[in-house]
Amino acid sequence: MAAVGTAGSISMTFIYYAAREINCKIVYYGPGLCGKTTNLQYIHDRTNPAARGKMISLATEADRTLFFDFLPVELGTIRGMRTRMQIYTVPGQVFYEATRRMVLKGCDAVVFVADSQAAMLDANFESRIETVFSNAESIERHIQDADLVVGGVLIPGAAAPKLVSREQLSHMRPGSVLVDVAIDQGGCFETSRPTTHAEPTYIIDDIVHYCVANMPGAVPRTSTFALNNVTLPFTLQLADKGAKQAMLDNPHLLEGLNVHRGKVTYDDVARDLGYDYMPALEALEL
Ligand SMILES: Nc1nc2c(ncn2[C@@H]2O[C@H](COP(=O)(O)OP(=O)(O)O)[C@@H](O)[C@H]2O)c(=O)[nH]1
Ligand SMILES: [Mg+2]
Repeated sequence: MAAVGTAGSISMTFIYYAAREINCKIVYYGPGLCGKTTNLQYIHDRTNPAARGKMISLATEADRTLFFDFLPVELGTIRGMRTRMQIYTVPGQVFYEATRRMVLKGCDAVVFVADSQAAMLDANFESRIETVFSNAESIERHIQDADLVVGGVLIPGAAAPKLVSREQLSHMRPGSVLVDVAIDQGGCFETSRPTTHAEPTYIIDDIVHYCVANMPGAVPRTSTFALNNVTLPFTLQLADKGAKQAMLDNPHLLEGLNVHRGKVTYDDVARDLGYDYMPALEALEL
């Protein structure tokens, strides 16, 4: 039987032409107790029982993953090939390093599960990433030896503050890159100006600037699905109930109201543009 790896000799994406099968290996990775097993459990619970195999968890009595979890899932037949995902988790505790490496071997994709609790920030990256406080002094220090600076800062209703000045570009390494994710809010570097995917970069003082105003537009299909997954339920509420009732029933929609019958119902916007602010609930009664 021929086994063909799709990404070099260690890949686990085995394509068995004779048996018309494709197997790929996906590993959920992250620190202990970040939710890896819970993710697999969720996939297991949401998958058609006919399409999934048995979920195997090698757990201790304390309900921690000792070695790994394993869940095979059938994706059905793609171009005549029976396609399966073998999903694993790695044990989170660092002292299972050897097991982690075994499980990761030859995987086709890693899903990184981060623990969003502030106290776990460093554990997520096993101290390979150092977090620092965001202030003028540390920005000044860290841009000097950075290869890539990604600026993302949002002040609701206001223009982004300029965190790196033109003068500071001369302290940076020639050829290093500034990416301005806040460009749609005016940009957070003094030298930023909006660019497009057709011509995404420009150079000032030997520093490459990337300031595409619509970055998700690089993956339009994926970003459209992602956005719709989140926004469609709100759109359906507006369509089913009409705008006013939908907002009265759903505080998140109400918070999104900016202007109604000539009144500005978003205080940051009102303050920024010099209009009187009227609470949304009051404006809806006009
Ligand atoms: N609050 C909260 N708890 C979670 C979440 N995901 C998992 N947990 C809980 O965190 C604990 C550890 O989850 P588990 O999946 O065993 O972590 P693992 O060590 O990465 O496999 C369990 O008690 C879960 O119920 C989450 O998204 N939010
Ligand atoms: Mg686990």
